[in-house]
Amino acid sequence: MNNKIMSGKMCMMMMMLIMVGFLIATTSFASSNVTYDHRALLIDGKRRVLVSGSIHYPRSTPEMWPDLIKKSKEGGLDIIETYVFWDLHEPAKGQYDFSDRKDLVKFVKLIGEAGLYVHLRIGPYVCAEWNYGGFPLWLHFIPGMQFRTDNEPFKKEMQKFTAYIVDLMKKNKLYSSQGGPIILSQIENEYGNIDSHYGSAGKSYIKWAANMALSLDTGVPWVMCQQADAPDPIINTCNGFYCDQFTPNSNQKPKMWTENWSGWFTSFGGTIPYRPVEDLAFSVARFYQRGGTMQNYYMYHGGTNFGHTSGGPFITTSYDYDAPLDEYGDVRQPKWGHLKDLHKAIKLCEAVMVATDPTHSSLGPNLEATTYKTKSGLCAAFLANVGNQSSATVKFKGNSYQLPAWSVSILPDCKNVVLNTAKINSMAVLPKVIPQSLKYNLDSSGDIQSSWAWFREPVGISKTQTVTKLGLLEQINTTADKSDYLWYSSSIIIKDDEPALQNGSQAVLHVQSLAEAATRFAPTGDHKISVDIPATLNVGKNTIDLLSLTVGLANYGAKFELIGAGVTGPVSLRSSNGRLTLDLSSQSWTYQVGLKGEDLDLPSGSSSLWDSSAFPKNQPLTWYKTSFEAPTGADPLALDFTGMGKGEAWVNGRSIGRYWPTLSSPESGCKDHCDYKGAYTSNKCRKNCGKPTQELYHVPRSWIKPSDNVLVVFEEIGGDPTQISFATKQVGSLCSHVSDSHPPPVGMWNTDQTGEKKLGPMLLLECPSPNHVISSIKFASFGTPQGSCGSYTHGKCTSVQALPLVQKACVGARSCSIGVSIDTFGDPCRGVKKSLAVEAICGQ
Ligand SMILES: *[C@@H]1O[C@H](CO)[C@@H](O)[C@H](O)[C@H]1NC(C)=O
Ligand SMILES: *[C@@H]1O[C@H](CO)[C@@H](O)[C@H](O)[C@H]1NC(C)=O
Ligand SMILES: *[C@@H]1O[C@H](CO)[C@@H](O)[C@H](O)[C@H]1NC(C)=O
Ligand SMILES: *[C@@H]1O[C@H](CO)[C@@H](O)[C@H](O)[C@H]1NC(C)=O
Ligand SMILES: CC(=O)N[C@H]1CO[C@H](CO)[C@@H](O)[C@@H]1O
Repeated sequence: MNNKIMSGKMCMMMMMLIMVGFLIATTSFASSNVTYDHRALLIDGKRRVLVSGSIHYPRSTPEMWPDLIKKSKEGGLDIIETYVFWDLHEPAKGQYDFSDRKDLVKFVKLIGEAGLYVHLRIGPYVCAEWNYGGFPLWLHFIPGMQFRTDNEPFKKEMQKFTAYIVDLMKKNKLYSSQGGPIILSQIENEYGNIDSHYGSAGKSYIKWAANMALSLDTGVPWVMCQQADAPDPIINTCNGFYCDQFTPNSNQKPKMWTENWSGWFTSFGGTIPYRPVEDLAFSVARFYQRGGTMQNYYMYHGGTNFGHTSGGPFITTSYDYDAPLDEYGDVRQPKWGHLKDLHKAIKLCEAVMVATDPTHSSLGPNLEATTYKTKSGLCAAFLANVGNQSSATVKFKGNSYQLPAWSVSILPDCKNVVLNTAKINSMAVLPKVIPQSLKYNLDSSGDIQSSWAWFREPVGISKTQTVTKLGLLEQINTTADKSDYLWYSSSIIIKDDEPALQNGSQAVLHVQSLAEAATRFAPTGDHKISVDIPATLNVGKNTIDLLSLTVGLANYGAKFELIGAGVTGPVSLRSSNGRLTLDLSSQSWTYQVGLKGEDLDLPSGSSSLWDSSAFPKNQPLTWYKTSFEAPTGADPLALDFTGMGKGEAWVNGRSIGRYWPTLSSPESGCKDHCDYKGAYTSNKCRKNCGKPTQELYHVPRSWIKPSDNVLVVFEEIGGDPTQISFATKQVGSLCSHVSDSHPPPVGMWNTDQTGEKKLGPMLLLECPSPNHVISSIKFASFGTPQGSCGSYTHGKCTSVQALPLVQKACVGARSCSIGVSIDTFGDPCRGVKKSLAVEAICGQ
């Protein structure tokens, strides 16, 4: 590693960070007493200001966990928060599974070993855009069952599972009171959003849930989020895009934020939401300014909905969430870096924040100063401009400060600004997606055609195990979600002497279903959809086969277990000449749960029934199989399903999820530039208009071997498997744009003992991989450069020295830092506010 530019000051700072980490790591081995008061959580009697982030263990692989945890710690998290997924752990009543991605104990232990805490949100209702909100399907079939209310069968199972998880944690000594990392637990989840639908039974249910949880005696506090009436001593916490105005339901409880949505989830057929980091940082800084002491990013790493875990309906396989760590586990810059700087700035205020209550004062319209000040002379301040239009200059304790609109400045000594949420010091990284064709393990003929085998899924009933009933059955009741697919099959006899029809008459089959159903579906806000299918009627027996499929079961809303899925009816047939109309809804129907290919275990690739003759393209209901070599390198890997329609794919027998690249997002609703100023909502910042919602599907590296990997695809509507390709993700450009009014990078200003001669603004670049150095500078301009990463342009004012100086400082080094001032570059335009923009490339 060539690191010639790193200054002595920076080294000192890094050493300090390592020491802090070490201290936390050692304390986590001894048992700690976690309590709370009105200001904060207390760990061994000491109030703490804590930063937390959500990572859901089954949305990545155990091989990815250590790196995700390491990057969380480097990003400044103290706590990792996860839900517990009941459906994974108890797939059949009384049978438990904690293997592989379900290894909760291992996940919690790894977090503890890294020196971080855990918030275990047991739920066991989790929402989470997860299939059925995390409930196992068998729950639905218990007689008298009603979810999430004062219902004996439900309470019995909820208590049994919650106790099972608490016991498992206790057996492994994972609670803080036992020396483990778990400092908080959650019971229920956002019930306050929907409790009005349950009347008084909802109220008594929450009391019961609170008492049940407390009786489990974990030794650490419990929280309920979005539950204004959470009974004492359970802490009610806030979820939302902003929680600065939240107050808990007792002046004995601390102000805590359990879900701060770092972005938003994506649905098939929708555009892709994102949240500008300036706004996210603003919301977090405001929360700590207004007395908050623990907040959690939902999500810090979103990950992937493998298999059938996505909820919905129609939640995409990617659960990227625009989180600080992207779907593949890479840092998303500048989001990750800016939040890391923010966490450092907040931690510089921790000592005084926990010692006292905040005092707020107005500095003018939309301008608020908050001071934390102790008698012993400690002082920290937050200055906020909550206006969404213009920046302001404020006077505070005799000094004057410039506050951009919708921003907070943090002053750990009530004097020097170490960070303003709208001024990003962190570099941005443009990812580069590199297409790679699928490398087949070709047989001797070397022919792509012969490298694919296929199997035609029969239309209609093909299994011996079927159910025949009068009338249309609800799908979830019928399949128990054992498969996405349900065949509805029936027939009508047209008699020879039917006066209304001739042999070969045209007709229309009208099918009414719930939104999740039917092969010609389109997600709409409306739950009911209907389709009209042209049909030809022949004299004699006419068979009607309908394939209904689910794309993730509902996970949210009051009584979501009653929503249902499938063909609800009416199903009717009308001849084109209008002389015959038949309602088929209540006649006899035969049902087949699942596909023949699923029964034959085709996803494993091992069946002997594969056909290796020339395969058909663009045919519905077709299985395909090939074997391939792993793309070289260790970069994150995805399959690009462009060319395919809709279906599911398995790599070496493991489902990488449902794919649906043919469904595009609406043409409108996206903006080139999303202004971070002003209140964020999930629809405010959208991208990817008019393009397929999801083309790339994550394949964890640990799931593949160097060669002889098996890819199996089930295509529902028709596609060409030879078009399937790989994509790897690499670092494209590093960019940074820092103005001469930016505060210096956090932690650098106070390295000077006198506290007076502080450093100025600085631009920092670093190649993410330790094996890389900055190989070239694509752009550098000091003056008034414009544009964004990848498309910077020189302004009217620009220093000719910028490029050679930046090249000299950076090329050949993994990281570099450059002072953003006329001292470095000379002054190309007196009296004008200047900035430095750089785009750099990393290489070997
Ligand atoms: C835990 O701390 C609280 C107050 O901070 C104290 O009242 C309690 O006795 C402590 N419990 C243990 C087991 O040390
Ligand atoms: C009806 O038409 C079909 C298809 O053209 C044909 O196969 C069948 O034999 C015809 N049946 C009668 C009774 O004419
Ligand atoms: C499933 O079946 C039960 C019992 O027949 C019925 O009460 C319930 O409404 C059905 N569920 C749905 C979603 O239709
Ligand atoms: C911007 O501020 C104005 C005035 O306070 C307010 O009415 C408006 O809703 C704000 N817009 C956003 C997007 O927050
Ligand atoms: C009320 C609400 O919209 N809650 C959502 C908050 O965000 C989480 C994570 O995306 C969802 O699970 C909740 O449904």
